[in-house]
Amino acid sequence: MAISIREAAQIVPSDRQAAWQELEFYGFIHFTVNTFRDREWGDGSESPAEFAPSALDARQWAEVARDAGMKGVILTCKHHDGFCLWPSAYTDHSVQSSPWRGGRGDLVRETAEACREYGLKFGIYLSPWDRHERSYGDSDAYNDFFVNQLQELLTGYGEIFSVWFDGACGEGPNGKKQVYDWDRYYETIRRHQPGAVISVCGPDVRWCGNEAGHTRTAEWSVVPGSLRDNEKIQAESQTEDDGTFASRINSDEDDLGSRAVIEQANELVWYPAEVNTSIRPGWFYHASEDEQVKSADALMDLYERAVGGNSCFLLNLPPDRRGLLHERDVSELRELGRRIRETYGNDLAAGASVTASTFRPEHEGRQTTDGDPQTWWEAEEGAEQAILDIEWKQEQTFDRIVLTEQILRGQRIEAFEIEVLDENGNGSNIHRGTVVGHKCICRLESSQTARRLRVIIVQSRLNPTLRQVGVYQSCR
Ligand code: FUL
Repeated sequence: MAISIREAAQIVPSDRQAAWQELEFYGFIHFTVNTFRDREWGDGSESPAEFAPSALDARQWAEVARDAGMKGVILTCKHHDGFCLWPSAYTDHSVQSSPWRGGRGDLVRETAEACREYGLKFGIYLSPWDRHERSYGDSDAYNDFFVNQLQELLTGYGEIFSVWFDGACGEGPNGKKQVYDWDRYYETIRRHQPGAVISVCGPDVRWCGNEAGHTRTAEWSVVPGSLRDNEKIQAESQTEDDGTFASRINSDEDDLGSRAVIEQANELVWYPAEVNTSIRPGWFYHASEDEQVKSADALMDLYERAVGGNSCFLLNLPPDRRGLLHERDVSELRELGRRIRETYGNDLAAGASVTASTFRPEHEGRQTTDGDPQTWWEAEEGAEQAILDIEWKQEQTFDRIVLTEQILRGQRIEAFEIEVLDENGNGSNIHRGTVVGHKCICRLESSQTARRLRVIIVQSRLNPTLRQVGVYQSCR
């Protein structure tokens, strides 16, 4: 049964997806025995004795993440090598057998507490692929083991905002391929942390399809349900060894949700994108990459493309052997945070007058500039095109325009244009765009100075909504 475009426009996020989308930008921390071996993937034979950070301070990670503008942190509690950063009762391959903090440390706890102290959400990465655990490959036994570990993390460390599942999978010591019991994993997470999204190999958040930080030009949050199933199936086929940037999931096609795709689908789901990449070439720290830390310029570009491309941005920050973020990374991240705050902290449209060509009662144009995220403009039913005129008393100079849809009403806008108007009301085009979704940052090639701005919704799937029209001048 074909699905109509109107039905597609009425698919909405779950509460947990909507809350997650608001975070926009959060960090990944990749840290384990690999850090001390200069490796990207461990093979499980590492000795816990190797895990010996000399000056580990999770509060430094959290402080830098907060200063960079992040709203949360996801920690690799266990990577493919199987070493646990918490004292799991189900294995001795953990911090408990390491010299760090005399074997009494719990890095999951330290990180969760530091996040709380700095006002950040906390998330967990738990690799299903475990190259150390003997029961791996003995499917039922390992699934019990994995669920037990998952339960320790879900019940012992307060609120978790994201459970990030990588689907890498291999054979166990018995020569058999492990069959993951995804449904049981998901059910365990829902039971203990109903507010957490399950990301990548999970039903709530979709991997963008690359690890370089690229975002599609039109990133749809409503996509065919088959894509969500594929995330699991295809992810399981990865066996590549020690690939820093192994590609896993075949969802890198450019068009996941246009009308043409929707018309072919049997089922549609709200499945929004997360863009992940590392501040360095690798996911783990390597001293040899100290000169390859991404600059604040490059990070700002990635941030604006991802967050401003209807995605959340997950940026990896790998601590070094001291257990600290390296000075290089810290200074680029602080500069990134400054730019985000200085650019997006000052909305020139705040309080500007707005006239909409069409609106529903109580959803008038001015609600796009009232600074209240709970209110929104909405065109009358049946209107799929609209014009919003924004007007100031004095001229303003700007080079960024932010549009946000009220996604609780669905993702509806398919094409829009922006013009500046002269004093006679003649418009000149300064931007053309496609999807909006949670957030679209329009980056103008050069600054514009104008007293009147026009947003033209050219095509929508249903009467369009806008929660915000923001206007900003980027800082250097
Ligand atoms: C990949 C892993 O194999 C990498 O080591 C890293 O954790 C990345 C985020 O996901 O699939």
